[in-house]
Amino acid sequence: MCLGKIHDILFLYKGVNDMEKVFQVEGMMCGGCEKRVNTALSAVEGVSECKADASTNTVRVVYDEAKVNETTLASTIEDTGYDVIG
Ligand SMILES: [Cu+2]
Repeated sequence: MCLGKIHDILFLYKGVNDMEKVFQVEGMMCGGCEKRVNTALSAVEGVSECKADASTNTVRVVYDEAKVNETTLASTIEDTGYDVIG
């Protein structure tokens, strides 16, 4: 096996399709709210990391753009009862 191939496989393993998006979200007040959003996002296929932060009104998501898009992530957040404003 040539080294070029191993390199490609390692890159795939690390997730070359990973994108990061920080959503501005209104309405999260406490750790319970953060947990609700994190739980909902974690269940979405393609999401590898998510961190809701009620103190800054942000939700950071790392996702595989081949599997899920921003629109789906935003509606997942809104389905938990919070408003995505950006
Ligand atoms: Cu709360």
